[in-house]
Amino acid sequence: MSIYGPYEQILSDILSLTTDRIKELNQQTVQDKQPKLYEHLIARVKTAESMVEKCQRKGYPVTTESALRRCRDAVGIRIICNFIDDIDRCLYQLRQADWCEIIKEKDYITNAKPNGYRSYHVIIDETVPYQDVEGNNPGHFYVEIQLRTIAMDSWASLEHEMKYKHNIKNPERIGRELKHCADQLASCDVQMQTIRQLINSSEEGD
Ligand code: 0O2
Repeated sequence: MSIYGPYEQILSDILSLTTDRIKELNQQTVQDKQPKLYEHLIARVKTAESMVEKCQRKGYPVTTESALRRCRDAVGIRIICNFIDDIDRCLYQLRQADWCEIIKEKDYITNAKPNGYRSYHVIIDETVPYQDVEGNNPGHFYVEIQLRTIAMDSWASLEHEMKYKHNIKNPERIGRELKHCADQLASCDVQMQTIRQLINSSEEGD
C-alpha cells in the first residue's frame, strides 16, 4: 500500500471537489458582472514517491499521518491569473469561503525568492464530506494553493525543467539569466496591470 494508505481515492476526490469549489467562486464572480478571477487551474495529487521523498527529506516518519498532516501539500492546486490584481481577488474570495480557512500564507511575490521565483502560496484547511485521519467526518484536509500570473507560471515551468538538467556546463550564468528574465517578466506584469487600469478608466469615461 502507498504512503497515502486508504486515503488515495479520497485525495483524488478532494482534488475534484476543491477544483469545483474554486470554479464555482469564479462562476459566481462572472455572474456578478466582474472579470473572471483566473485564466486556468492546474490540479494534482502529489505522487506517493514524491511524498515519501519529502517525508524523508524533512525527517518525518514515512507514514500516512505524516503525508496528510505534517506535509500539507498532498493535494495541490495552481491558480493561473491574467493580472497581478486577480491574485488578490482570488485571495479575497478564498478568505470569504465557508468551506475553507487559510492557515498559512507565503508571499513570494512581494518577497521573490533569490532565484527570481514569484508566486503566492496558501495552505487551506478544507472541510470535506470524508473521514479524516483523526476520525472526524466531515473531515479536515490540507490543500496547498499556489496563485500566480501567466508570466510567473511560464518562468517557473522553465526553471523547474532546468533544475532537472544536471549536465549543464555553466549553471551560474544560467541562474543569472533566469533571474534577469524573472525580473523583466515581473516588470511586464506591472505594465499589463497598468494597461488594464487605463482601459478600465477610459471605458468608465465613455
Ligand atoms: P511540486 O510537484 O510542484 O509540488 P514547506 O512545505 O512549507 O515546509 P516547501 O514545501 O519548500 O516548504 O514549500 P514552498 O516553499 O511553499 O514551495 C513548495 C512548492 O512551490 C514547490 O513544490 C514548487 O511547486 C514551488 N516552488 C517553490 N520554489 C520554487 C522555485 O524556486 N522554482 C520553481 N519552479 N518552483 C518553486 P515541490 O514540492 O517542489 O513540487
